[in-house]
Amino acid sequence: MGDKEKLDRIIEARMKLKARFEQQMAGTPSMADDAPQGSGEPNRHSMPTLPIGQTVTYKWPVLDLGYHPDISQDRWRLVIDGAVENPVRLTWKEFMALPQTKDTSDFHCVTTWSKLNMPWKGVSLLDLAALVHPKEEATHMMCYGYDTYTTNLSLEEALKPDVLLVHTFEGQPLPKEHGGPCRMITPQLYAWKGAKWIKRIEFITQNKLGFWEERGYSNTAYPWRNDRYSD
Ligand SMILES: Nc1nc2c(c(=O)[nH]1)N[C@H]1C(S)=C(S)[C@@H](COP(=O)(O)O)O[C@H]1N2
Ligand SMILES: [Mo]
Repeated sequence: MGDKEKLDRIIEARMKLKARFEQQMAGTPSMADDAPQGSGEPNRHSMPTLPIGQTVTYKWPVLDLGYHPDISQDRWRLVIDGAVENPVRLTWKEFMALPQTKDTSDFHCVTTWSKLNMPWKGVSLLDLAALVHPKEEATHMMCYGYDTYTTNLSLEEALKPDVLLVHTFEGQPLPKEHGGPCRMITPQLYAWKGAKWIKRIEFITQNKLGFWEERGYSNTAYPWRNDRYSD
């Protein structure tokens, strides 16, 4: 298949996925809540800029399990498998040949700091999903980091256009301590939903709990509902 044909296929599959998840996505709290909790001007999805209980930071704290795996671009692989028609194992070069998305978004950590307007570049989860074709019965995904971290997400959250696998921040390669060479970001959920040093995305047909979710953090992680812990 030629590059043009590959790209056309991704674009067509992207449109179909968008249509398939449109309604569910529009009904998610960060798009649909009529009394979102927080302060400041409405952001681009009409939520208050600063979610309830958060404080703006200008630094970028590092939060993880304390172990920063050393993954060069050469050794990095991304497996996308599970309930998909076309599982893949991408090299860095193959990943970088996919459509690239630039976006500036906010980062809300459950430990109450928010960092606003972070300029990213990467590949959207939606485009990765368009590459592998999630089966009809796929409802969630589990993301795995090279440090053994896991976190789960519903597909209506994961396929929002601002959910990216990023490799570049402020025009520079993503620093290792923040998940370089590649991590996921989830601007409309607390940041623990974005796996640093991402190595695998498994599409699953029923929800499962990731590392923090098993330890009492919320399954859903909605910043504008102060949805930090499971009950
Ligand atoms: N692989 C991996 N990803 C992870 C974590 C982790 O421990 N391991 N911590 C999560 C948490 S709790 C947060 S708040 C963010 C922090 O990202 P940062 O260190 O770049 O600020 O990464 C998330 N992704
Ligand atoms: Mo966190």
